[in-house]
Amino acid sequence: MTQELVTAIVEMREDDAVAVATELLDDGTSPTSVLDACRDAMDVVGQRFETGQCFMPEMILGGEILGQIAEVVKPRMDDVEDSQEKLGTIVFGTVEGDIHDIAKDIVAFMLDTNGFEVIDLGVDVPPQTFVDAVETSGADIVGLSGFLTLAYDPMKATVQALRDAGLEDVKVMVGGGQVDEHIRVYTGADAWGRDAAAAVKIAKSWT
Ligand code: B12
Repeated sequence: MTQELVTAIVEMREDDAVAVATELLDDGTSPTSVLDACRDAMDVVGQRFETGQCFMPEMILGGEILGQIAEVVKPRMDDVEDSQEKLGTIVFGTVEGDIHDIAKDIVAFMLDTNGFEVIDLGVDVPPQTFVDAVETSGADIVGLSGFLTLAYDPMKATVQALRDAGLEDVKVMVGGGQVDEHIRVYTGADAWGRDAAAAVKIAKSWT
């Protein structure tokens, strides 16, 4: 039935997609599997955009469908804990030049519900804004999200700006889109994660 979800998203059947996602969750499918299906569907949408088979309106609608599904999935995340004591503070945002925020919002939500204080700076965030937020909040961790290839240089610049400001002890993780170990090394970040669960695991390992 996850294939049904992929098909509904790819075919832009908004109501069906949300209904199928809800049904899957009600039937016991894990939130992670539902999100994986969303990722598969968005990969197809992205490839179609890349090859000229669909255009911006479809990508915008795909984003909207995904946003709605995320709202259904978030409260059902398996490992949501209602932690009283905060494990640490994380400054999080999508880097300069990039406005993709659906994934960022999911990761920020997961970190928050797993006991971290999350300062979400939004999208298109310049390096200095991350530095200022860390200095003001005393955060221990910075999370950088980015989906564009063009986001890798701002990620690198943000890590450098934190180091230049003397914030060597602040741990930085990167993620989103095609980010992998190669990009982690390029940006100088301390870790990279494939999904929201990985972000939580990494953050917990640092606190
Ligand atoms: C939806 C979408 C949009 C929407 C964004 C809506 C929104 N509010 O976010 C809109 C339509 C606005 C958009 C705009 C553009 N987009 Co766009 N978009 C996508 C699409 C189809 C899906 C992205 C998405 O949300 N995926 C769903 C998420 C939830 O899935 P996920 O990746 O599994 O999420 C997990 C991880 O990312 C991880 N994660 C995320 N951040 C972090 C951070 C940390 C620290 C960690 C540990 C983990 C982590 O956790 C998430 C949750 O589990 C992708 C294609 C794709 N395959 O990704 C293209 C894609 C990213 N877009 C692309 C492009 C080109 C653009 C535009 C430049 C198009 C244009 N010509 O204007 C603009 C960019 C504008 C800008 N300056 O940013 C390209 C990028 C190509 C490239 N290599 O640079 C892609 C790959 C499409 C393609 N194949 O061509 N886009």
